[in-house]
Amino acid sequence: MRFDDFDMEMRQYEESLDQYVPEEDYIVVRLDGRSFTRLTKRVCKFKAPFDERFRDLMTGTVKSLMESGFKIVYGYTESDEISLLFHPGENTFSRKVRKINSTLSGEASAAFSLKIGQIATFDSRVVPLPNKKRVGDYFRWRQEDSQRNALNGYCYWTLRDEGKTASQASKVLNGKGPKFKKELLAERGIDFDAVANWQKYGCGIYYKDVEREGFNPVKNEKVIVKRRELFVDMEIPYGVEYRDYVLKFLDER
Ligand SMILES: Nc1nc2c(ncn2[C@@H]2O[C@H](COP(=O)(O)OP(=O)(O)O)[C@@H](O)[C@H]2O)c(=O)[nH]1
Ligand SMILES: [Mg+2]
Repeated sequence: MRFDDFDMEMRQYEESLDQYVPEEDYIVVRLDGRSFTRLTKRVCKFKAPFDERFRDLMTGTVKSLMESGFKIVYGYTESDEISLLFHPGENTFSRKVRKINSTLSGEASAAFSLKIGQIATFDSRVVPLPNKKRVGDYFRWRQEDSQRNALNGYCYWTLRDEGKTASQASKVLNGKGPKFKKELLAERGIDFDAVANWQKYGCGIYYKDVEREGFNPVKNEKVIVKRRELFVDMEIPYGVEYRDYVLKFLDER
């Protein structure tokens, strides 16, 4: 058999599961750390429920992903997950789902592993969204998830600190709503509404124009240069305002 025929015949199998995100859909990719409960609690012993070192590893990983060659206009991270909003015109790998997923999960795993100094991996899923409203809803959804996790985490670790076992603490909280949980904290002198915004709402990462001092060796003088740099926003707005905050990144060049 000629190689070309053989090649075409075998490619059918390789390509049989290929999918492409339609041009008119917006692309969000969500990555999630694999078995990070074990990593954060047993292997690295991060402070619970929140540790700035873990937060900085995650925001650093988002920055690496935003510089990995895809045109990503906004990144968001809460807990061990990352969401990336693609530029609407992004056409890398012809929007092929398996290429986007495998490349980004590989980049995230490699970047995070290097930063932490041991192997850690991320899964990745492409979330095609049909319109701007759904893009806004998507990010509000993850932000709500963040807030619920934070409230639950504070309650859980407060109970653990009081001497309850893991299963006793979970039993107290199972099936309980935010009102109960906020009261549980308030009774112990913790005002959940006053908790740091990055813990409740997550962190946003985007490009910002900044002015930096440079040096012109020809003229032998200091100059101010404009640069686009990735900025980590730890004070992102909440709710409806957050939707507008996210959607403005879709208007970028
Ligand atoms: N100690 C600690 N744990 C964290 C922090 N941020 C996220 N985590 C943990 O990371 C895990 C993420 O949840 P999930 O993805 O469902 O768990 P996984 O399947 O084990 O990766 C949870 O167990 C969180 O408590 C942090 O700042 N400190
Ligand atoms: Mg995880």
